[in-house]
Amino acid sequence: MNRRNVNRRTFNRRMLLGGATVATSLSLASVPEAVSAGAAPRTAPAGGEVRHIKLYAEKLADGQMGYGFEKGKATIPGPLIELNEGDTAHIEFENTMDVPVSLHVHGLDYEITSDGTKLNKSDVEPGGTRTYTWRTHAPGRRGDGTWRAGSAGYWHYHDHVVGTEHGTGGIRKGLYGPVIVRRKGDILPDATHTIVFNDMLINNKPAHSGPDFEATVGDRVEFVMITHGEYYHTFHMHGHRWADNRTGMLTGPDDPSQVIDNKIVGPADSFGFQVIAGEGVGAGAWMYHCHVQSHSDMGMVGLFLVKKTDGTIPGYEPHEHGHEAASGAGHEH
Ligand SMILES: [Cu+2]
Repeated sequence: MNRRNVNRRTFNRRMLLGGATVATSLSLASVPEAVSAGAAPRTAPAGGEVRHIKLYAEKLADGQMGYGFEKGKATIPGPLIELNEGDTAHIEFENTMDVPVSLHVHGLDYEITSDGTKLNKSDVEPGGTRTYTWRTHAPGRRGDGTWRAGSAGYWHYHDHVVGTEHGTGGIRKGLYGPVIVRRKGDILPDATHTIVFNDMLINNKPAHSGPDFEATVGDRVEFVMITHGEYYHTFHMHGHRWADNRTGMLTGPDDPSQVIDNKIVGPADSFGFQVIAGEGVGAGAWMYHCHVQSHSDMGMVGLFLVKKTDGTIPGYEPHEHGHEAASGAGHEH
């Protein structure tokens, strides 16, 4: 069945029936209005693929450092690495800098040779290359009957070598990036954006200068939120909420996850969630910021710029706040 041909009424009915694929043409009379309607979202496939990824560590023009998929195109944060449970990633990592650097990942399965630390000599000398292998797995029951968690989650990678043997200098300069491992059936977003609180900066940008992220009302937008550095923060987003669980979404009316719009975060924490841009609240320049008051006053603030379908944002004067829309950290699907 072509889902484009499913009209709104039928679609709502299907959603209320728990996504049953049999379309009906029942009247709306006895059916409560669904929260929102639209084409059924795409979902993640089963994993099991072997991926080969090339990744570079580079010095940026301003003295910061970044990871990138292509030479000369490093970004802060580094590029999103997205896998499905069961996938294996072989990451051929090249160090174009004049100091040793590494790639250390959270949450995934790797042997000690892919740890990315000096301790076991899994870092990369200047000009050198090393292949790091990350594996992922679906959840399942162990031989002893206990339950083993799957790899799915919002994770991240970072340097563990520059400056100190914990990569303190590398992380401070921008050597970090997001990893998403999806479970079969997870809902896929229209776009993914990464927000990293690193010391008192967001994505290593100067204070009070974003980054800002653009969307149109109704877009399914995913945020990956990572924290690094010396401080604890609270991540808050205006006008939008999420569930405090693996996906950031409720699975149904009985899902006990707490719905929040503010979350305390500390160094190396990561989480993620999806929102429908402007759902129930409309277009606007919606702030996100650290809610430690002195931190927000010092500039730990950015904007979720939700446009109307005509492209306008009510009440927003782009130049008034000195913000520039930045899409460097964005990942459009
Ligand atoms: Cu803070």
